[in-house]
Amino acid sequence: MTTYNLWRGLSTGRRLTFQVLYRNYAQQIGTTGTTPVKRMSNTKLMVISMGVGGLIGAGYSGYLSLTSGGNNGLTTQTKPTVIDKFPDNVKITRKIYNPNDNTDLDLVLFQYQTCPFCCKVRAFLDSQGFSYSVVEVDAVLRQGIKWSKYKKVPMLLAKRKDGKYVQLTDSSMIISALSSFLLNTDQDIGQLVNFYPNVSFVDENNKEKTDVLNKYFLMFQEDRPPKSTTRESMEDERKWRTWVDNHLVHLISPNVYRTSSEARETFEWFSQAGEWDEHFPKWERNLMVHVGAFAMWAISKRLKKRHGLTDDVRIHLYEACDKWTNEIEKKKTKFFGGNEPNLADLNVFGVLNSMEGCEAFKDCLRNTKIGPWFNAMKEYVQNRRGTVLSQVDMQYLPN
Ligand SMILES: N[C@@H](CCC(=O)N[C@@H](CS)C(=O)NCC(=O)O)C(=O)O
Repeated sequence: MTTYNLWRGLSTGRRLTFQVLYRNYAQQIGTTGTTPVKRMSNTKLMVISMGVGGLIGAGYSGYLSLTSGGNNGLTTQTKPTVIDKFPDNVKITRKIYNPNDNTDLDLVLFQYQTCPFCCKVRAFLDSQGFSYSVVEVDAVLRQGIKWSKYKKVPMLLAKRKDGKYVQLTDSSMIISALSSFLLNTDQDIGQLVNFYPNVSFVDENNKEKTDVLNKYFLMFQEDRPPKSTTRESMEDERKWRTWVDNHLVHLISPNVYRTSSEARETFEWFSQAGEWDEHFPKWERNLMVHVGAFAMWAISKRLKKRHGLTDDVRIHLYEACDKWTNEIEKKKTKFFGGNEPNLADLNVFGVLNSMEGCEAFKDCLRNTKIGPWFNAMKEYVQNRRGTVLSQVDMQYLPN
């Protein structure tokens, strides 16, 4: 199997260090194959790592090893996009305002309320008490992200210290970049995100793919490691975050759009949860419900095949819930992270939360042991979330 050992080691000097070790990139980008791996020389690795380190100025360093075999190589790496000003004609739908958030970050989340990746990001933002704005995007016409080259949600705009906005374009990257920021809030988020470049590569089927490098890794300085974590707990957290993206999330669509009537019910719930009546004209809301339900019911059949699921899709979901709760039971703690949830807890919760109003989730509550953990997570996240402000309330905010 071709392996991409991207972050090969830790620099051990007194200097500030990337405390990251990238082991499973091959798994993440779905690379298989038997082509021999070409390695870069150490000198080249140092040059690249210094280049990356230089971007942040504060002196992070690391060893970047890019390996490729045949066509299965990384082709291009680009830094996250920066835009000079907030895009015109984008309507902020609501704000989550937390007066105790003193990070001074200006964050705008472009999302679909019930997209599992967006729910993951919101669970994280809320649990950390961030203030942020939300732009609810129409899932069919996608007007709210017309200005952007990246056409998926979630997408987050974060204001840099120079007033420009940097675009964060993957749920796991958003979570890792902001978690890294929280470890040292003096950093400029604009510089920090350069540690998460976009990569385009050609996979073993000669298809061009894109991903974000280091998306499961936190960047921190040697003298400021995350509190109460060990190397093992960080590895464990990354392992389960990867499981969420590579497995759990793929069970959602086949389950919530299992039949055409279930798909319709799901979309009615999306409309309710996303307040589509309020944010979109009636025709647009109806278009989203009817076209969306039909399209997703059809697409979910393909997704089921693609992800190797049998016709009884619920079984896979139940197995995943049981696998997760068994893991926590083994730890004998309230959450996977211990007394407090960690990023793996928040990611599993976010994804399951995306289907809370669907029959599929009610079935999970009836047929698995997920309920108590899920409810504890819900309480945890809700208790830390700021106040939800509508467009009317927003005008009373301090500037
Ligand atoms: N890897 C991305 C996946 C994001 C994604 O696939 N989002 C879906 C919504 S659930 C999307 O925007 N698809 C394109 C579309 O709706 O047009 C992440 O983790 O953020």
